Amino acid sequence: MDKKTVFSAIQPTGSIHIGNYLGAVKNWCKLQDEYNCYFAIADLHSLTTSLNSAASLLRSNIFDMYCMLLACGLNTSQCTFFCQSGVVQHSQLAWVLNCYTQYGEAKRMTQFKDKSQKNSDNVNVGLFAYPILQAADILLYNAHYVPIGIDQKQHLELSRNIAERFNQRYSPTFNVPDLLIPKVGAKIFSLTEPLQKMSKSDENLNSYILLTDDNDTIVRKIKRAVTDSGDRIEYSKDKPGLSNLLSIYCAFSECSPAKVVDIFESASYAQLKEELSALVVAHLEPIRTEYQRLKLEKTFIKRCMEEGADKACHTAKKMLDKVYKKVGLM
Ligand code: AQP
Repeated sequence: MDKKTVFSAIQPTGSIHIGNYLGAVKNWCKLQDEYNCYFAIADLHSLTTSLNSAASLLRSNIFDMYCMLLACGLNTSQCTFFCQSGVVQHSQLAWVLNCYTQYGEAKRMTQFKDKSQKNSDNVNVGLFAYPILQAADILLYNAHYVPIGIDQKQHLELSRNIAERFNQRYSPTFNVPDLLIPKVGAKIFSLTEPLQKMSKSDENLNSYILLTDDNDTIVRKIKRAVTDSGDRIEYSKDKPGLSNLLSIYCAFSECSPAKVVDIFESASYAQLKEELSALVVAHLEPIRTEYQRLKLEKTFIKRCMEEGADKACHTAKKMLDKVYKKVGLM
């Protein structure tokens, strides 16, 4: 039986944090066996926020992100793993889909509002249109599923609307993709402001744990994480800091929330933090070691990127040809 297709991508805007890892990347690694997977470094997307950065920084971020995702467990013999800018069809399909997206629906995207507030000196048209490029990324491979964190849900809705509109206007062309959200870890919150999403653009370095953080830094950040008053270990809306730490524990240990509460029933907040630190360190240390090894393998990485882009192009070209034909382009 044909495998269903999965697509997802990540922006090379710096090292990934445990929110990106638990909300998206960890899941991607698991899906490789079961699905026909396409994973991309969304380098074109990162131009929307890189006005003042040096070209050399973006280049090294792309390379580092590719190494990091391999270190996390992406396997190029099981999935197609490439850089978005290496497959020209992404931009070409995005242009067509721009013309099948209403200005009003693009304007409703809350990430555009958030990101334009954060980057008020650089509210560019790319930032506004980037969810449509994201739709092109997904629809180009006719993805059935898109494994992402919950913050991307609204963008996936937009992709679904565009696909449905196009299918109705012409004839069935695109699968209408579904969201694939992990049971735990779909939204990891900041360690210092647990009502805010963990975010790599946060100015407070203690708010997130990066996959490149060394063991001492991980332990220190968890020790400093904001918890709430009280001493009972439980999930509660009134205890967002504690609940966030429990979710991180669940997602790394793959234990159910009930089991984790059981494990820590008679523990103190300090004991929970100690156990959590040990768990996170044990999980991230081998990834970090492999990442450092891969970074020295420049020729191998370059070859993987080229082969990934060639494989992706093969599928992307077929879909773009189909779309051009349907809309009447010669
Ligand atoms: N806090 C989070 N919890 C769970 N999942 C998350 N993701 C991001 N933050 C969390 C998921 O990570 C994947 C890649 O995201 P991206 O590269 O598009 O980055 P982003 O969504 O813009 O979030 P970042 O990494 O924290 O950057 P900024 O600071 O720009 O907001 C996506 O699947 C996303 O859902």
